[in-house]
Amino acid sequence: MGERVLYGYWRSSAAYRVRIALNLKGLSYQQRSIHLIKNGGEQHSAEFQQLNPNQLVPVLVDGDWVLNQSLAIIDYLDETYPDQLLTPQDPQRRYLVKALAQDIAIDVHPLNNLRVLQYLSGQLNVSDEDKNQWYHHWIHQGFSALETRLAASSGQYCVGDEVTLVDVCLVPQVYNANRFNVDLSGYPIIERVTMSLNDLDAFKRAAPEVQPDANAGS
Ligand SMILES: N[C@@H](CCC(=O)N[C@@H](CS)C(=O)NCC(=O)O)C(=O)O
Repeated sequence: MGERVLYGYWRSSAAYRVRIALNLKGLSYQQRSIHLIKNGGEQHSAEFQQLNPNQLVPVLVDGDWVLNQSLAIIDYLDETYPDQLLTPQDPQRRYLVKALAQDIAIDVHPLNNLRVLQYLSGQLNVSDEDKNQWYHHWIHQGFSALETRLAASSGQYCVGDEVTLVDVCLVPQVYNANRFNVDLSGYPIIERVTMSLNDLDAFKRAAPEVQPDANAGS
């Protein structure tokens, strides 16, 4: 197996998920920063499009494999390095973990992605205030439902007391929501679980602020 390289960006929540997963599994990796803002966004460069024609980070190069889509990458890591499974094997827990992770990563995150926000203000001339309202709306919609689901599933973490894929998706989404000043005080379980997770070394080392490209721009 050759070297492992993660193409990401310090503030990308999808890349943040993969950093957490790699850290939890104790897998070493190099990082290449794809600056999502500078020069119109390096994700649109011809060079990066060879790795991912979707023009989105993260991309993980694992030896000869070039992988995109954070959830699919984490699935691949679980199958290839099963020491610490992030999606449990038991069918019911597996279903629950996947459903909750998808509630965050598929139903909330894409609505507030950079290219969506850029399209709202660029092409559709939406004001900053309305764009902010859009952002907050989709977070509240997703987090209200998630808080209800976590009341039934959570222990120390989102599903019981083991760290799972749901936790890997939750922490970056909360980071993002805080960045956009969303008031999360109505979600005590989300806040409690996030606080516990952020105490774990794997999560600390994956945090945006400690990445090599941190503060390279917004
Ligand atoms: N479903 C993809 C989403 C990837 C994604 O949305 N990446 C964002 C950063 S979190 C991105 O590259 N945005 C660049 C853009 O919107 O132009 C995944 O989970 O990997």
